[in-house]
Amino acid sequence: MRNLIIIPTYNERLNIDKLIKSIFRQIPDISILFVDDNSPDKTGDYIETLEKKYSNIYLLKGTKKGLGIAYKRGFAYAVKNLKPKYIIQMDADLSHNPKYLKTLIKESDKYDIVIASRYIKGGSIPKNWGHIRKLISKFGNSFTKLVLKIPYKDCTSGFKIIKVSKFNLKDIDKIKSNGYLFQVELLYYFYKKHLSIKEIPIDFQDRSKGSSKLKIKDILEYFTKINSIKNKYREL
Ligand SMILES: Nc1nc2c(ncn2[C@@H]2O[C@H](COP(=O)(O)OP(=O)(O)O)[C@@H](O)[C@H]2O)c(=O)[nH]1
Ligand SMILES: [Mg+2]
Repeated sequence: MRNLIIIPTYNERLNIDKLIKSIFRQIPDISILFVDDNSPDKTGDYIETLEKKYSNIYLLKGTKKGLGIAYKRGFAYAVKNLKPKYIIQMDADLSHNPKYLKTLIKESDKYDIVIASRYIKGGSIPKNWGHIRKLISKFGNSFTKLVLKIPYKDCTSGFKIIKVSKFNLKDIDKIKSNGYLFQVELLYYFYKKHLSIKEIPIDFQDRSKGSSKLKIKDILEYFTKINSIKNKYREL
């Protein structure tokens, strides 16, 4: 398969129907791997029924250990069993509008990594976000750029396409960051490997239903541990 979308889910039951419909409306034959962590709202059970109905929907079940661990499980399973040429990371809450999938895929012909970015010209964050949330997100990204000395505007984006042949599963397995930091560490690893990375603008939407799973703890972890990422990849 060329493209596989990996979507981590935790209590996203109310978003799944709209999400799948919207993805398949854009690209009817694209494959999707959901990585659910035994969501109390039974998201996993529901996806299991979809897995039976659609040959291009896959489900990986596990226990909740955070976003990074869920993604690592998804990457490992995908590379070993589904063997896609490209992996697309995407959230389940419709913040990442599936209308951008085609552009991401098209650009991946030219670049190893293509990031759907809120902070380059033409991109945006929701107008109704409170001041604090805007500030944390913007400051977090500027801070990351400064500390890691990387040229990307949206380092925490969870919507991107990755050329599978360009990374090593063993290296991905060594990523210990969780939450927002997982996205940053993944990007920094790609940067250190000198992959070609492009950002395309997106209007990031507020989550459709349910609530954010990433908590204050993840934000604090982000600011305290970012420096350790720099040290870890010094040798690469
Ligand atoms: N499997 C799994 N998915 C998670 C976990 N934490 C968050 N997610 C999913 O990761 C995506 C991003 O999380 P979200 O709560 O939207 O974070 P926010 O957009 O930063 O508020 C969503 O699809 C969540 O359901 C987790 O621990 N395990
Ligand atoms: Mg979200």
